[in-house]
Formats: sequence, structure tokens, C-alpha cells
Amino acid sequence: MLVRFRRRHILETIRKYHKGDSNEQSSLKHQYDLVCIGGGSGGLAAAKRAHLELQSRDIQPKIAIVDYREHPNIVNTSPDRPEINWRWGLGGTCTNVGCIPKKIMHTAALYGEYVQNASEFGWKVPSTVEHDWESLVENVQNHIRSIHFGYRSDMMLNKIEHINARAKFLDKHTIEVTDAKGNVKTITSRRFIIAVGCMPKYPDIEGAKEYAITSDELFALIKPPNKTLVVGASYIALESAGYLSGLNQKVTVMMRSIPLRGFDQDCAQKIVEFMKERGTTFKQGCVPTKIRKNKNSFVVEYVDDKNSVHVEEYDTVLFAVGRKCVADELGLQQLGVKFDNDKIDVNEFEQTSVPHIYAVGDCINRGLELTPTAIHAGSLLSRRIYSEELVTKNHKHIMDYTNVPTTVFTPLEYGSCGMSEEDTIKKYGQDNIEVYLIGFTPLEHEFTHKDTNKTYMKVICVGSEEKIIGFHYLGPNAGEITQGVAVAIRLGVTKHDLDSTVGIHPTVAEEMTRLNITRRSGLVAEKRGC
Ligand code: FAD
Ligand code: NA7
Repeated sequence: MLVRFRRRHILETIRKYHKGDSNEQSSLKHQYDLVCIGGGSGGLAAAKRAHLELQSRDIQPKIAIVDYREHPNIVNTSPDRPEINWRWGLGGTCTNVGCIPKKIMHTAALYGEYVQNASEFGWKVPSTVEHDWESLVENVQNHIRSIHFGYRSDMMLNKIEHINARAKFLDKHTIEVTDAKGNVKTITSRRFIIAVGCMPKYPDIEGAKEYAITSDELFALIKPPNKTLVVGASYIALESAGYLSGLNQKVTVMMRSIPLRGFDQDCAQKIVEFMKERGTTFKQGCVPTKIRKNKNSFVVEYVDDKNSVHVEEYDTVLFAVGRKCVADELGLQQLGVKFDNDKIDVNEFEQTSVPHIYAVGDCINRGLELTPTAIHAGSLLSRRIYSEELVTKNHKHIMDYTNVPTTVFTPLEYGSCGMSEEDTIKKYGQDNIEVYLIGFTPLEHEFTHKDTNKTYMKVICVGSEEKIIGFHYLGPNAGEITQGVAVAIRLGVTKHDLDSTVGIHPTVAEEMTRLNITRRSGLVAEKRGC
């Protein structure tokens, strides 16, 4: 009954907000049917889907993407902070300075490990193998350029206009765009989708902006960063530290509190231990207070948790202390668009307080800062707005931000989907959950006698039917494994389903089909029932 009421409420709200959409006449008043501000994961997906939907209704849509970013030039690490220029190809954070270059760097670090282990498999490799940072960066940047090319041709094919300029709202249907040369023009549109993402933050300390870099610059450094201080302890900090260590750089992580806030802390601690074993130094309970320049290096002053002051010298200082939403630069407040904690406040339809202005991706208060989330939300949003069949469909078109899987690449890979153990205890109580755990050594590691017992899996269940509400896995190919598990969790998988599934041998994933040790008992419990 409640479900039916909710579904009716959703459908009515969609109809109310999108009334008149089957007749796009109102667009005639404007230059464009849709302008997406931001050509990253969310904006590109939304524009493409809008084009497909409208074209399928025999409407030749007028769609534009306005995208601009101050992108660091190919830079030298020292002695000063790099020059900034305006060039930034389509694809936003993910393509230019996020997932793509990060995963390549991570893979480069893994290749280093493979080479070290190759002799065990009979390959004759020299005892010392060097890494060439310059050629990695050049290849990374070339790969990014090839992705830009793909996006550009995709947009040409779909007749979506790319306006390489910075956007700002003048009124509810008009934006002003300013290009790199300072040329200004105004554009009007029936609707807007904002997907402007975030930018790295700097802490408010002397020398931070002048002398430190962020992940935005890291993938374009033309010289290796050498002795590097990474400040911050979440996702981006630990990943950067992980692959830099793997690429033979000397790395210290300065962590003011806990690692990977928001993730399962048992797994987060294991990652820190693993990284320490691989040569990363951790300074726990410390924060930097000042950076100054020496001749060819940077002197970092920092305090520890006992308030003692220390000084240390680094070749590169990298801040990964969070990201700031850039939507406040769009002039949205004057239109009455509400913000929540510096992010755009949207309803469950990704709609702002101005009905024809929508927002998706990192810049909204509902989302997770992840590429597939932005893509999925952008695509669903355009379907909701432009799909003819939409109003006859049900709430499946609404973005579900729960149980979104993710992977941290440190380079020990950590895949997670659903809740952490801490959160499940808080929500359901210790007595109402069952946590299955296993630590093991994959065949490949057994063979090389390296990383024994470093692979770890945790499945968190709730209720008498043991519904799985959390999956956490540390080990090889975590992203690939977790993606499959995410489908199962979406479908309401139980522990019994895992137990009844036949494994694939010899893999690490097969361990999930024979979990029988619980946190509670610590004993082998014969609960498999198959
Ligand atoms: P973005 O991709 O940031 O795109 C926004 C675009 O809008 C940018 O091009 C920006 O320049 C432009 N813009 C901003 N303001 C204006 C304006 N006024 N006018 C015109 N254009 C404007 N996610 C994952 O899922 N997996 C990962 O492995 C992963 N790794 C990451 C690693 C790093 C180092 C970082 C920084 C992020 C990573 N992310 C990862 C997160 C992912 O990149 C973001 O969640 C995703 O890019 C968000 O997409 P978006 O469309 O919201 O914004
Ligand atoms: P997060 O997830 O916001 O984490 C920020 C980290 O930086 C976290 O460890 C913070 O410690 C630390 N921090 C924040 N401010 C400071 C200062 N002033 N000094 C020292 N340390 C600080 O940011 P990320 O950039 O890693 O990731 C953001 C998202 O982008 C992420 O979800 C990815 O999907 C993409 P704290 O825990 O608060 O003590």
C-alpha cells in the first residue's frame, strides 16, 4: 500500500515537473533545448542521453555542453608551484585528473611488482629494473588526449555543441560564457543540467598554494616527485601514496586522524599495515602548519598530537585533503537555487529549487563522489526529462544512491559494497548481525611466497535470513569481484545464496562461496547447508 502510494506520488511529481515536455515548443523561445554546464562524467552522459531520447522522437535537439577548467600545464615539480593554463579537454575530473590517469599509475605500480616476481615464473629479468617516470607521464597524457578525441567525435556525431568556456548564470534561462581569450557571449536555454564537479582543496596554511600540488597536477609532473609528503588519509591520499611508493618514490603520509573515513575501519587499518610493509611511512596524528621553500626542496613544519613542532624537508608536497564543490561560482544563489553544505541541494529527481535547473554528480548534496554515479544519475535524469515512455514507467528511473560499489587502489585493492561493520553495528546492534571473515593467500602469492595471508574478505549479514548488507574484499582484482557482488546485493542476496553458489577454481572470488568463520565465534561454523 505504502509502496503503491509512494510510486503514485513519484509519478505525479514527475508529471507535474515535466508537464509539457512531450511538446518541446517552449524551447523555440531559447537558443538551446538543453545546456549541460560541465563536460565531465555527469554532463556528458546527460547530454548524450537527452540527444538519444529526443532524436528517437524525431526532434532534432539543440544541446550544448559548456566546459572549462584551469588545468595545470605539463609541469616541473620544483622549485615553485606550476603554471596554470586554460586547457582542459572534455571528460572532466575522471578523464583528465582522476580515475583514468590514477588507474594507469596504479597499474604501472602493479607491473613493477610483476617484474619483481617474474623470475619465480621462469622469466630472466635483470636484478635491478628501473622505472622511467617521464615516459609514463607522456603516455598517460597521450592516452588522455585520445579520450578527448573520442569524446569530441562522439559529440560531433550526436550534434552536441561543445563550448569551451566558463559559464555563469545571468537569469534563470540565460548564462554568460567566457572563453580563454576573454570573449564573452550569452546563451539561453530551456533547461540546464549542472555537473560542474569539485576541485581539490588546500588547507589554510602558509605556503600551501604557493608550494604544494594536488592530485590535479600529479599526473602531469614531468619529473618524478621523489621524496614526497602526502597530506590526508582518504581515498585519493592513500591511492596516490600507494602508486608513488610502487613507482620507487619515497613517500610519507601525514594523517591527522583515521585512514579512509567512512570505509570499513578493519579493512582500512589492514591497508595502512600493507602500505607500511611496502615502504610508505605514516605520520599519525600530525598536521602541517607551514611550508616554505628551500633551494630545490620544501620545508614542512608540522605538529603532532602532543603539540610538538617538527620540521622536515621534501621534494614534493601533495595535498589530498578533500574536494570543494565549484558550483558556488555559477551565480545560482541569486536565482534562488538552494545549497546544502556548499553543494547544490536537489530532490530525488536531481532537480534544484528552480524546476528547469537540474544538477548531478559531485556537485550535489545527494551523491557520492564517483564517476559511475554521476554517469548513471545524468543518464537517468535525461531519460526522465525527455523519454516519451517515461510517464508510463515507474520509479525505477530514479537514481538509487544506496549500495554503490567502489574500489580503492592502494595498490592493495579494496572493493566494498554496502555498509561498513561499524555502521551495521550502529544501525542494527551487534547481536543482530553476523560477520563472516576470511584471510587467505591466493595461489599466485603462495607460489611467489609474497603477500601471504594479505587477501581478506568480509561479508556482513543481518536478520535470520542473513541478508547481505556489506561486502568488503582486500586483494587482487577487487573492482572486478566487487562489481559482480554489487549486482547480487541489489537483488537481495543472502548468505545461503553465496553458500549454494558453485565457485570458480582456482580464484580468490571462490572464497565467498565457502565462508564459515564468523567474527562472533571465531570458530568454524558448519552453516553452509549445501
Ligand atoms: P567532473 O568530472 O569534475 O566534471 C565537471 C566539469 O565541469 C569539469 O570539466 C570542470 O572543469 C567543469 N566546470 C566547472 N565549473 C565550470 C563552469 N563554471 N563553467 C564551465 N565548466 C565548468 N571515481 C570513480 O568512480 N573511480 C575512481 O577510481 C576515481 N578516482 C579518482 C581519482 C582522483 C585523483 C580524483 C580527483 C577523483 C576520482 N574519482 C573516481 C571521482 C570522479 O573523478 C568524480 O566523481 C567524477 O569525475 C565526477 O563527475 P562530475 O560530472 O560530477 O564532475
Ligand atoms: P575526503 O574523502 O574528503 O578526505 C579528506 C582527507 O583529508 C581526510 O583524511 C581528512 O582527515 C584529511 N584532511 C582534511 N583537512 C585536512 C587538513 N587541514 N589537514 C590535514 N588533513 C586534512 O577527500 P578526498 O580528496 O580523498 O576524496 C574526495 C572524493 O573524491 C572521494 O570520495 C573520491 O571519490 C573522489 P579527517 O578524516 O577529516 O581527519
